[in-house]
Amino acid sequence: MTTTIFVLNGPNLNLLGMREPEIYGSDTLDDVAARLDDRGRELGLEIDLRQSNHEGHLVDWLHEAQAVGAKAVLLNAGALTHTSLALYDAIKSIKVPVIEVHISNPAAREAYRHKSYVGMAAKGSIAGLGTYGYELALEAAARL
Ligand code: CA2
Repeated sequence: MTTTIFVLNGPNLNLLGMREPEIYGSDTLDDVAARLDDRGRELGLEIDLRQSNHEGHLVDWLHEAQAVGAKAVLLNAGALTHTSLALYDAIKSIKVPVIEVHISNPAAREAYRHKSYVGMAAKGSIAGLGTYGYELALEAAARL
């Protein structure tokens, strides 16, 4: 096992901080990456943060996390959370623990956001605490 934490982000999260700040806040994904890098350094962990708008990239990166022996994956799959059996299968197929992260609280939003395929396969979930949730997930991952 390495000390690398994969932080995988799905569709539209490249727009973080630029649209819908009333729901997702004003931090960009680069801001999140910088904070995770800082905290990761303190914890002795290397952060590998990626974003893609394509489901298959996320599946490939979950497999890669297993292949390189990542310590954990923090996964905000965006809307794919609620639709992707492929992500469910990929999470189930690896031994690396996956922590589901959401900036908003999907359970308090539209009914179509209440089902989470990622959550059904993940070790745990953090939601509704803004981008701070990524740091909370990193703290949890450090203790796994
Ligand atoms: O709250 C979250 O982190 C979500 O994963 C965000 C997804 C949404 O579909 C999930 O239900 C909950 C949406 C990601 C879209 O990202 C944007 C960010 C800023 C502006 C526009 C879209």
